[in-house]
Amino acid sequence: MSSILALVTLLASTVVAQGSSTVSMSAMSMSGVATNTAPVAGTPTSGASGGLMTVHVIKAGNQAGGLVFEPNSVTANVGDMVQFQFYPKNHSVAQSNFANPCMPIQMSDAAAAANAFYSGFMPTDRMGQLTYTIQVKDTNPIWFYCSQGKHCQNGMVGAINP
Ligand SMILES: [Cu+2]
Repeated sequence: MSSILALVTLLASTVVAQGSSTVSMSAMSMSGVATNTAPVAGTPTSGASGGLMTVHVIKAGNQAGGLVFEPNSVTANVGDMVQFQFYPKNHSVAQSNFANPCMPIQMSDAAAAANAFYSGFMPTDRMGQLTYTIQVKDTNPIWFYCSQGKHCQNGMVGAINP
């Protein structure tokens, strides 16, 4: 649990930013972390644990109410973090695969169930309240979608290292 507390502490101490940033945090072992704290900052920080880590920010939705992830594709190195920042009204992010882009990956690939990520629904009325962060474990493509209503069918999909 200490790694969860470390991440929450980090997120709580930072401010809103866009794009990639480099921050320091301790190693994490879980596949994803949901928080209701402030998004990751754009300035490098240092911590007792040492080591720098890149955080890629992806917006789930946008101010215009679009059914999109922005950006919908990022290139990340092993060990990098990807933080989803949720816009109104109620989006989610779930891991899928290329063949079944609007289906939880564990439904088409039982072997993926152990590490599949899903944020759960993130109802919010303003940006900055809800985030969900995963760590990139390898260089394989990671596909994801929003499981709300028909958002995926309307194009709310994205990928890491496609
Ligand atoms: Cu959505």
